[in-house]
Amino acid sequence: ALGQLRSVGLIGAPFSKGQARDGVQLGPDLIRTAGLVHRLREQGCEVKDYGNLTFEDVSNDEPIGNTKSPRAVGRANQQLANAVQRVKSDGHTCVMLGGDHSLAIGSIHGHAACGSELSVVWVDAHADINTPLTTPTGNIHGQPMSYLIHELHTKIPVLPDFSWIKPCIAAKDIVYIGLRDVDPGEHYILKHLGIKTFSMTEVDRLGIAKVMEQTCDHIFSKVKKPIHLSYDIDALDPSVTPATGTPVVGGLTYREGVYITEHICQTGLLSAVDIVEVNPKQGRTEEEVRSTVNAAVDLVLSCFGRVREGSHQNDYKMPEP
Ligand code: B3U
Ligand code: MN
Ligand code: MN
Repeated sequence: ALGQLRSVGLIGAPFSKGQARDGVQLGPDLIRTAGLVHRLREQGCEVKDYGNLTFEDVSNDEPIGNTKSPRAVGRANQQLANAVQRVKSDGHTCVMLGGDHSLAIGSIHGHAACGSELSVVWVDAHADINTPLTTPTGNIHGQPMSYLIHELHTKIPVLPDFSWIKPCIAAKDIVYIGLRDVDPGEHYILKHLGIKTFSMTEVDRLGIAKVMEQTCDHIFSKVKKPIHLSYDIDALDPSVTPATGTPVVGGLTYREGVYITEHICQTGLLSAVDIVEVNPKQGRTEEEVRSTVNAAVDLVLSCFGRVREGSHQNDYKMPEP
């Protein structure tokens, strides 16, 4: 069957200051150029494209301790939070195209600002849960979850342009899938807070179908909260999505990656999606870029009802000879 008619609100966030590599700001337009809006409409979605946010340059954005570009990241995310809140209050399922993964701060914050508690499904090679004090790199794209989790509130130092951020997610409402590059501080946090994780080891042990069953058992244990799916394209194996800033070998296959979004779609609770870290300048060939962008588009399409068995509309008329 065709996925139920859903209305999608699309936001582009061409932002790269959460990490050091140029090019990730080109993600939103690249994914649009691959035909995302047209293809969503083709499969029965209504789509409102809110366009790209524009981010002012921030001068004198000196590091705080180890953490780089805090003011640029803080301001960009405040803009994004406002934009996501608008898309949600207009009644759409929000799709945020990044940009780097620091944008999850604003995306999740803006989503949560609409009132209800959320579940977060974080699909990534990395946990992105370093605090400004545990980060080995100083890149904020490796830290977004730490600002959002109630239980970490007392571990976060003051950063300029971060004062608007209030923790809005409970540790028990988070599930990670695809982990294979986790720093010691991050591993401590994940274990200490009892956060549900399916690393690549669990994907290997259980298979992706059981991983998704158990993911949903976990997030539906009490009330059914709206789902925020934050999908880092580097969760997929670099053989599928090489055009990303920090590829890590041993990732999800294309099929496992799409199975996740198909399953989340089936819950009927998907409320916002981030697709981040597509960086065309990290592709060594046109084909590497094409493959990465193609996967990003397919992940979004399967969030909104695309199924691999195919589909047809209720009023399909069989041609008669
Ligand atoms: N955990 C490292 C590396 C990293 C995180 N996210 C990405 N890379 N893409 C860090 O920087 O915190
Ligand atoms: Mn990430
Ligand atoms: Mn990652």
